Amino acid sequence: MGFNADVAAALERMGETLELLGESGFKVVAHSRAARVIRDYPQDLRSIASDEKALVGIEGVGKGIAKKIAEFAQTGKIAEADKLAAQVPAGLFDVLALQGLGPKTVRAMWQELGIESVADLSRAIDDGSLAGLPRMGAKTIENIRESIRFASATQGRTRIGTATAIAEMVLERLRQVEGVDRVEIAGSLRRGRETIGDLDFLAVAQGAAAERCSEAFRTMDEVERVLAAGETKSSVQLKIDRGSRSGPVRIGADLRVVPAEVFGSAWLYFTGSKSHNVRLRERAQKKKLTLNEYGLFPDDGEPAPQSRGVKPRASATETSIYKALGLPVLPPEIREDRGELELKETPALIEADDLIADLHAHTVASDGRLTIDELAQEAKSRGYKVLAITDHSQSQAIANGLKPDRLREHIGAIREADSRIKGIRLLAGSEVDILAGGKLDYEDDLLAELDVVVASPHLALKQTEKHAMKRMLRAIEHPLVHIIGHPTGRLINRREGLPLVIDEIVAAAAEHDVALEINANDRRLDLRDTHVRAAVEGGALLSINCDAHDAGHFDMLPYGVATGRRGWLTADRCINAWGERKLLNWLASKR
Ligand code: DGT
Ligand code: CA
Ligand code: CA
Ligand code: ZN
Repeated sequence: MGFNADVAAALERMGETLELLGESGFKVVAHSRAARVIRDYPQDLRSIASDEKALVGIEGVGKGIAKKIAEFAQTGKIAEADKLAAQVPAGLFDVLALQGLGPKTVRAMWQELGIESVADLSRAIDDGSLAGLPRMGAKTIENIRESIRFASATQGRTRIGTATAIAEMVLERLRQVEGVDRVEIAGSLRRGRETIGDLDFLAVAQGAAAERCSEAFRTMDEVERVLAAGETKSSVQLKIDRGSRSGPVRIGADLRVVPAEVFGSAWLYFTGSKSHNVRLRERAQKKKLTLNEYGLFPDDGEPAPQSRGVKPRASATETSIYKALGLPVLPPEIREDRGELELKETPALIEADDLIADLHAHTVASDGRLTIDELAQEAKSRGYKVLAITDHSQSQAIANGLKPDRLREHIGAIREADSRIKGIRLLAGSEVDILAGGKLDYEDDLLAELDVVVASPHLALKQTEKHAMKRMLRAIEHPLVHIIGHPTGRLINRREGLPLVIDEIVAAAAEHDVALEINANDRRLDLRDTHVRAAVEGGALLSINCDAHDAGHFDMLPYGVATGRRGWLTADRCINAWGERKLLNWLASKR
């Protein structure tokens, strides 16, 4: 997020609108080009937004764009863009947001077939009229159909990174309310799910302070609609107008305000999952107890013990409730009714502080933003002891992948930097493409020169299960490969990725001593939680990496760790959490 991202999104949207309206050429290109430059611009443009000369000095920014940046800084919007957008049916932007559809095609659908929404588009596919458009072959139509199906299946769920940023903003506000003792996140976000339906907050306050807290929640600038407004229970719809190319983010948020003495039972209840709560209630019943959001009570056969003055056995803390149920305290990430109630003690799940190494990162040599030195300093400042630099391989032309000669030079530069920079060990690696047939994108003699080989699928992600399995197994069996990067290639809410039989992948990885990556980027989180669980159970190693293309990407580590925890991952099975010596020995064992 931030000003640059906001302006870039607005300009990008304007360029798309122009294209939908039939403009082409310079004006369209100017907007999308400026958007790209501004999104990546290292300095916050807000500080120079009124300085037209300075703005025009930026490559790709002309006078017209500079004026729009100034306007956006002042008013938070671009009037001309809004005027143009009003000429386009609102539903057309949803069509444009579908994976694989660009403005030109969407314009043709609108102009030729009167398509104004995703529903219209579905009908046009079903009645065959879409096939009448130029360049609309059966394959293209099938892809569009799949994009629609995918968009509707994931509708309304927000990626964890976006949800976290919004939740932190809300937390900060509520924590400032006078008389509010505590505010915490509950629900799926606390459990670290990859996508979030709505945000759940729990506050501790009483009387006037409780009302102030609820009032503060309902009157935040971002509240678009209030759905429920009680003294201790509120529900709102938020609209956050920043950061995303696909327009504002809308997400629901619930707030409960409770007195301190029932905080534990309320937090347990509102953290969920629902099915975990069901299991806990069953467990309570077996012990002649009854559990609800107000506490764990002796079961006297009557409902609502809390309103009849029955004293709870436990209610102030989650720990006291788990204890009274004869259970170990269960971390929120595993409260999913996936066997956690069978545990005899609290599992020692992986934590962010356990990780000493990041083994997948990109520099300016391919599509990263930082130089080797900058990346090394950034990783060091975040406490890493080992960093593998793994730029893209030659087939990744769009990502400026390295031809063998450039890679050899790059290896030299990394080794030189390693000898110069103290306090962090730099490893020379590559994120080498797993080509469609399973062959790697460099010859073995070159791969053997690298300290770390991360092999990843990037292209041909719509393979059949049979082809995908053959491809990935071949990469896992390759003796020079250490890590399989983002093994399915899925993108959350956008692309399903390769259809893998995870148990077979896991078995092969365990056999060949290859680690499977949990890519921490919240667009990927690949492997996903259930796959991690399969890997842990199947005895495979895992590797949590940020896949940093920029300094800020290291901030995504918590999402990767949460995904690991949701898969019951412990530090001993995660190579990034091993001691430096053990990790380096393991890497060297494949050379
Ligand atoms: P989400 O929002 O779809 O990502 O998933 P959650 O788990 O945050 O679900 P949500 O927001 O509907 O409910 C929050 C928690 O409240 C849920 O995890 C468990 C608790 N809860 C327990 N029983 C019920 C129930 O019957 N209805 C609702 N709405 N919540 C319940
Ligand atoms: Ca929720
Ligand atoms: Ca909720
Ligand atoms: Zn990468």
